[in-house]
Amino acid sequence: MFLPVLIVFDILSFALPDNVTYKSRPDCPTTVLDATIITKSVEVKSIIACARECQRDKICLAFNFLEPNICQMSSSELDNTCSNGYNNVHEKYYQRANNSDNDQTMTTTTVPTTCLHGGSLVNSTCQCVNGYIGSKCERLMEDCTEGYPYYQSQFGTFDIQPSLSPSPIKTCCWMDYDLRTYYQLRHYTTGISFNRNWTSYSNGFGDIQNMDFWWGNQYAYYLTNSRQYNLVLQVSGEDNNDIGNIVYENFVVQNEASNYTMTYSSVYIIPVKDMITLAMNDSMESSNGSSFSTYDQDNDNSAGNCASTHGAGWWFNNCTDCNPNGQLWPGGNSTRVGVENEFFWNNGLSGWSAWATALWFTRST
Ligand SMILES: [Ca+2]
Repeated sequence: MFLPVLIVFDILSFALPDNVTYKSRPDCPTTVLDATIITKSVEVKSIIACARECQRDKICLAFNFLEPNICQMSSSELDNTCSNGYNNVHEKYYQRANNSDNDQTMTTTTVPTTCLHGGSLVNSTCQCVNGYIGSKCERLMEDCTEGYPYYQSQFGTFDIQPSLSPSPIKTCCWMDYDLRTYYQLRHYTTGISFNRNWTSYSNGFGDIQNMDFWWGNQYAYYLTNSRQYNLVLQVSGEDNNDIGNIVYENFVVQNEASNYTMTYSSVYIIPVKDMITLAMNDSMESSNGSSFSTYDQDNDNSAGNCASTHGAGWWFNNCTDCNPNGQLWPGGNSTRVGVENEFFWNNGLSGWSAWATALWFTRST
C-alpha cells in the first residue's frame, strides 16, 4: 500500500520538561494575539526560551514569538473565531494545551509522585531545595530570579546554573524585592580583605554563608552572557542605613581572555528615603569598557598599578572615581578624603566612608 509522506517544516507543537505542551492553532494558522491583550514582553534567544518564560509565568496561557527575539505573553488565548488576534504570516502564536483540547498530541501536567534532588512531596507538590526547581525539582534555576516561585522571600546560599556555565555555582540569593543574585556582599564587622590576586577574583573568595564574599568574575561572565542583567550597587552607612543605590543597566562582564572587560549601557539612581541631600551619581564612567585589574595583573591605563594603590581588584582605567572593593571604615559617615585603599565614591558621596557595600544582579527584562 502506498503511504503518503507529510513533511512539516514548521514547529506546530512542543513539550517542555515539566510536560507542558504549547501548540499553534491549526484553525488560526496566520493569527497572533493582538497587542492589546499582551501582559508581558521579554527578549529571548529562541522560541523554546519563550515557551519556558510562559511556563514560568503564573498567568501566561499563550505567547507570540516574533522573530528574531521578542516573546509576548498573554493570559488570554485566541477565541473560537480567532477574532482577538490579527493576521501576520511572519509571526507565530502558541497556546498552552488543555483538557478541553481534542488534539491527540496534547500532554498534560502530571502530578509528581517523587521529587528529585532532595525535594520532598507535600500535598502532591514538590518542595524543592538548594536551588532546584520544576514540578519534580528536576533542574537548577539559572539565577535567583528564576527561583522566586519556589523559594519566595528566602535569603541564603543556593546553587544556580546559568545556561553558559558548565557546572552548578554556589551563590547568595535574596528572592524578594528585586530578586537578587549577589556579586559582592560585605560589612566591616566581618571584614575580610579584598586586596586579592587575579585567581581569587576570578574564582571568588570569602564566605557566602557569612555574607562576606566576592562571587567570582568567571561566574559573572557566565551569568551576564546567558541573558541580560542590571547591576545594582548599594552603599550603607552607620547602623546599616542605605546611603545610596545606583543601577547599571545591561551590565556585562566578558571572559577571562578579555580580562573580564566590563560594559554597561546606562545608569539610573534609586532615591533612598531620608537621604534626600545625597545623590549617588555615576562614578564608574571610566570603568565602562575597562579590563579588570588586580595587584598581580595590571591591565589598567595608568603608569602605576591602580590595584596596588587602591588595595583592591576593580575595573581600573587611569585609575578610578570609585573603589567599591576598598577597605570599609567603621567610622561610618565620617569624612575621610584621600585614603586611597578605602571605599570611596567621588561623584555624590565625596568624603563618605561605607560600613557595608553590596553588588547584585537583577534581570533587566
Ligand atoms: Ca598600569
